[in-house]
Amino acid sequence: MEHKMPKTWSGPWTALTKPKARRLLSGHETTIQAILERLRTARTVLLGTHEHPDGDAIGGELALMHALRLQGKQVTAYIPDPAPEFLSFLPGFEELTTTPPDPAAFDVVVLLDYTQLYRTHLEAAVKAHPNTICIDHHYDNKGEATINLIVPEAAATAQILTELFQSTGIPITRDIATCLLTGIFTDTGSFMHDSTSPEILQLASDLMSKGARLAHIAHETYQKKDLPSLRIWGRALSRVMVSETTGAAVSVITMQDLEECGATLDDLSGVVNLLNTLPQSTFAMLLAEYEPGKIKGSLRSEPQKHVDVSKIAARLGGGGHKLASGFEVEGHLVEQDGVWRVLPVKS
Ligand SMILES: [Mn+2]
Repeated sequence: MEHKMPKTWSGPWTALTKPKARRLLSGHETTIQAILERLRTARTVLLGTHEHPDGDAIGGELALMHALRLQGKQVTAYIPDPAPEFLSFLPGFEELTTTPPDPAAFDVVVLLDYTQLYRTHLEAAVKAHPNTICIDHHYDNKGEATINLIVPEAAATAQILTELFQSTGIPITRDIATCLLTGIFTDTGSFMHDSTSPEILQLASDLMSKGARLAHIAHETYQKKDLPSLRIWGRALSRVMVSETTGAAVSVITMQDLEECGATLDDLSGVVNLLNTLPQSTFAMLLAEYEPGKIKGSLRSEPQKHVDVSKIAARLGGGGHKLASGFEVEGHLVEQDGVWRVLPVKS
């Protein structure tokens, strides 16, 4: 299929007078206008997102990077931690930088999908910056930017961006469509989570018609597992237990596991979703000690289980969504007499 797309686009960043149906963003018109106006007048833009960036964080950042560049903007796409290798098929991936930028050197800073400011690793500089924009679908984002577009009904930040682009006439090139569909696909758990609505499938269809290849995205993000990945999944699955007190399906991964399997934290992406398939469990939790004394916790549940895992995550200093959340705690994962415990880090 031939896709004739412009290399540059000089249309204004203003909403069309007759926007297409955009139920998701209705009620946010004033905010959208403010965002578009702020971006229109910017020459340099810094993009940021959350630590341990996922498909939605990176897909969203790269989509916005491509769209802003079509407008002739100078864009830096910063990520606080290295991007997972499985996203390396995304156009523009090699331009992501982990070098901490100086936000003050940019006209505008746009932060995506990050929930809490500290997770961007830009907190102080962003608070001091006069022109910051937040675009997020986490309901517990406090909206500390100058302009905040927070849409908890969206299944992904990439969904908000897709509707924003569609409603304003920003051209969606094949590259942009690929980045957006990857964000939507990964944040909906391959269109299997409860957040998969008819509207989002319609958006996915629109993005496919712009040239995004769903089968390719699915292959790159889920169906490609190398040996370290398969081995670490095996460890996590072999240790699954159901807590007698909470009914949670829990598994743990230690640093030693990661080293012995030659795996990284990114290779564990998706394990917690599989733990969550256990019918008699109330929710699923995966704990992984990925650096000495640093434990990443991932939580999942399902609507019929009636457990809001974002509340559990919040109690542990994290956050997220009702059915998918995460947190980070200090401690060591140690097995004692057949029971796994989190032991305090000795200072
Ligand atoms: Mn997201």
